[in-house]
Amino acid sequence: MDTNSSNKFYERLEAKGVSRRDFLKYCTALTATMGLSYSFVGEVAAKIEKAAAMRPPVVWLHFSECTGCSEAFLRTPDVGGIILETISVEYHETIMVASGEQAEHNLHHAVEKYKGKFICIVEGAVGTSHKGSYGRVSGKTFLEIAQEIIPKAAATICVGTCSAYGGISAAAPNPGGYKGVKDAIGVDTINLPGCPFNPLNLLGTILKYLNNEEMELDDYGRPMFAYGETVHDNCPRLEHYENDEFVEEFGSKEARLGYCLFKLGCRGPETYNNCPTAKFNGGTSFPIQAGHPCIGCSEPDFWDAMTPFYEEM
Ligand code: FSX
Ligand code: F3S
Repeated sequence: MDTNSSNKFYERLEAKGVSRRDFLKYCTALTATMGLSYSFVGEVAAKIEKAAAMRPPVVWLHFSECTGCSEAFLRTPDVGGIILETISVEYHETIMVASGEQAEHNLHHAVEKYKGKFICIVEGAVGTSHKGSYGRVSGKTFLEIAQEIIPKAAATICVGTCSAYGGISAAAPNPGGYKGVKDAIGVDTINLPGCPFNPLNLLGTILKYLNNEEMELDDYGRPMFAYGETVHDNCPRLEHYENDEFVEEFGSKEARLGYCLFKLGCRGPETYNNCPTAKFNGGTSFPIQAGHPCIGCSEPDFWDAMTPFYEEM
């Protein structure tokens, strides 16, 4: 990026309320999230600037979900603002101004104009039973929309457990036959599960993608840089677990002492995600830090496999 474009990038961020200092703070958080040492902060900042010069077109689809993932993204204005500087959102039902026929037109115009070039970000599960008729937008089923739009993308990123694996819509008995995108329409996806997902992981994924960096995925399509270790591996309460110091009741003395939440049903030992390092709300906290056990929300079928919550596994 030349100096002029670089300055414009920072000016646009400032206009969004993100100072250079804030920007570097998030670069530092992202560097840690990507498993790099502090010495890489400058490199990560340069990659974001480079991405901001490319701004690939993005079509963001909503299917069956609670929009918590868009909320997680938009209510972390700094990270969300940086992401919005690195991509060009052509369609996003929650944040775009257009509605009705105009919105439909925007979607199809963007998909044809950027065919084979756009990134499709998907939020929400796809209903497959009864010809997918459990969910529709503009008269088309989620299944029809997914089959029509997603194969035209250069890459598909599933944000949240719903689009990755079905999430709450796929919980038993699942009358709508809800599935994650890959299982519903048979395309390869990069999955960023979590209920909600962490926007910092989307930024890391976009940077790796735009810089043509190899992105190692686990068996469930999750990037190893973010999902390579369990929550338990990096939990700030790990020492208490190892010392057999457990909370047995919310509000107890042990809870105040920050003991391990395993006996309150913590699923951190079997849940792959970087919550303890990436955290949420601009690095403020994450459930275990706030005194709540991990519920395993980034694992496939977690509503069935991880319940009943609050009971020791
Ligand atoms: Fe699902 Fe996200 Fe949970 Fe909600 O879109 S992962 S229900 S936080 O919103 O998809
Ligand atoms: Fe591990 Fe959960 Fe305890 S992640 S250290 S079992 S609070």
